[in-house]
Amino acid sequence: MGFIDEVLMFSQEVKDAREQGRPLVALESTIISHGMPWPENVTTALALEEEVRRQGAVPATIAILEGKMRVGLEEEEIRKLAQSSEVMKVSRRDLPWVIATGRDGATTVAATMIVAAWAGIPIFATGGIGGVHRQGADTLDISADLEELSRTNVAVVCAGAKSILDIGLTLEYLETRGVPVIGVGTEEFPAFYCRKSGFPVDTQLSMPKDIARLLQVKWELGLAGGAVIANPVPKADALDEGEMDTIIEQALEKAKDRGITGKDVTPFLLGEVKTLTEGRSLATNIALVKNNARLAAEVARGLIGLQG
Ligand code: PSU
Ligand code: MN
Repeated sequence: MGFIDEVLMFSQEVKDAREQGRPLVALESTIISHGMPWPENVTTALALEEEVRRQGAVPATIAILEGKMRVGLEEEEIRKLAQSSEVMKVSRRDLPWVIATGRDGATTVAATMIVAAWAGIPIFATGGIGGVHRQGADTLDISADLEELSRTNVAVVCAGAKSILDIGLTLEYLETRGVPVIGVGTEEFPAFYCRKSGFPVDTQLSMPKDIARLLQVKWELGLAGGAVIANPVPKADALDEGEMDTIIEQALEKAKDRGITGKDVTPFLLGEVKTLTEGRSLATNIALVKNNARLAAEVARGLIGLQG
């Protein structure tokens, strides 16, 4: 047994799905520990799993618990991640440390992709990806999520990226690193709370089976890396763009005043945005992740269909 087998553990539900060749959808845990407040983080994490099951796929929520990479969590474990303030935010560079010291960690998009790839799960649903921060060309604050998308074969369904980031630079970076960005029924990259960002996507597809086909072709060609499947928030749940711009400016200003840096930047900005919208953004956030979980399950089924 290799080292990976010693530290990679599956829930019974995921183990059965793997044996039966059923479609799986990976879900991240930073969104639970650092992206949403309690108790909505627990109810949302559980609702996402239900949404995936309802669409005929099997959910695999990923986290590090006591130094083990866990694929598929029990409800109690999700509750623990949601309530403990000691859970570390784990991206690629943090994985060795959290595993070596036997700690708990919530996985970012980057770290979730790494674990999903080891578990053989090619598709993953979340809310928003990390990206190039504003002034990123000077600060080099560029999320490890982007680098991961260029090297690990897991596609990420998201509602685009929040405009706390520089969306134009984020898309440039993805282009440079050869990451396909697919707009789901949209020509514009979505901006998380809002359906539009003003920046075009390079590919537009609407049908899950067509998205699955594109992914299959990419991987058959041996082109390493994932893809961004950018699924706009449903119209009824979208927030006003002008209002969001003002709120995000305020959040960025506060982060600057407080000298927030490194891995704390994104959680700080997410928290500020939530406070400033008085929770309304939370309802939008919940609606869009559910929408993404649904689409990811359909694409996962499409990928299985193509194998047959
Ligand atoms: N953006 C969101 N919600 C989130 C995150 C980003 O709108 O919850 C989380 C994800 O886990 C993402 C991480 O992978 O933040 C990126 O952090 P950083 O910018 O430090 O790479
Ligand atoms: Mn950063």
